[in-house]
Amino acid sequence: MKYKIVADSSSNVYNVEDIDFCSVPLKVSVGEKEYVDTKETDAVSLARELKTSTEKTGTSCPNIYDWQESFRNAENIFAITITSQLSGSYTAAVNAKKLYQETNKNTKIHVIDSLSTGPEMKLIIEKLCEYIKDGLNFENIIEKINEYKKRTHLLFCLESLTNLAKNGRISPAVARLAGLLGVRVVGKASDVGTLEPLSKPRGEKKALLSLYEHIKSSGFCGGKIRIAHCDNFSQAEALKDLILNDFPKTDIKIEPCGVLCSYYAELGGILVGVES
Ligand code: X90
Repeated sequence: MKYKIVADSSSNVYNVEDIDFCSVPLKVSVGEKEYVDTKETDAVSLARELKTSTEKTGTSCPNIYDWQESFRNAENIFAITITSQLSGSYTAAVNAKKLYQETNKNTKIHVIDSLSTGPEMKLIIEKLCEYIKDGLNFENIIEKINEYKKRTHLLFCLESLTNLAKNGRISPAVARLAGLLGVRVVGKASDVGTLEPLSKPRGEKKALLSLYEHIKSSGFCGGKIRIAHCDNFSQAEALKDLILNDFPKTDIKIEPCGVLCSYYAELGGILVGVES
């Protein structure tokens, strides 16, 4: 069977080896300018510029047309999106599927609402690749990926929630948690796909320990870990060391956040995809 995986760019995955893959970009706007979330756009420079920018900023998700274009030249498609609770990406993908199948009756498309973003989406994409390489059929993969998703989690540590609040993705009460200098917010993607704060540690060291505690309480005991960071490689490495100290065989990869994740996670932000 011929398979294709498509994911919106909030996954921070822009290409995949050996499997037909397409990243469907979200966009960040700053005043009149628009930044498309592709591998070529410098996400960290943009995040730095935004810290001091006085322009109105925002984001937009792929539209029905963008998703339909990503379906071209494929027979069996898995499309994976950022949580439907915080973005219109999932709804657009579902509508694109309906329209596309009107004229492409034999194309199978399964849209997955990750109820999460970033490195948890990456874990799901990697697992889809495994199933495809193992030669499983389409229906079987759907069944197995639904089971797998129950064992993946997203934890994060953010230094600022300003952009999440400004764009109405969290309540003002939650936004105030990170109002004080040096206070970070450790949280998770909840079971229903919303941002759930868990603690507000003060200082980098405490934040790291709190993040690791919550990774363990999510059920982690040596499964895969994927870390995405916005200009904070040192904290990502420190987390990796903490984990390897307790679970020396853990498969851990660190990657930079792309444009969309950098916009919301902001400078210093760390996102962690966890397998339990
Ligand atoms: O449609 C759009 O314009 C995109 C909106 C995306 C809003 C949320 C992005 C979150 C990025 C920040 C920390 C993790 C939060 C996870 C909650 C499920 C990453």
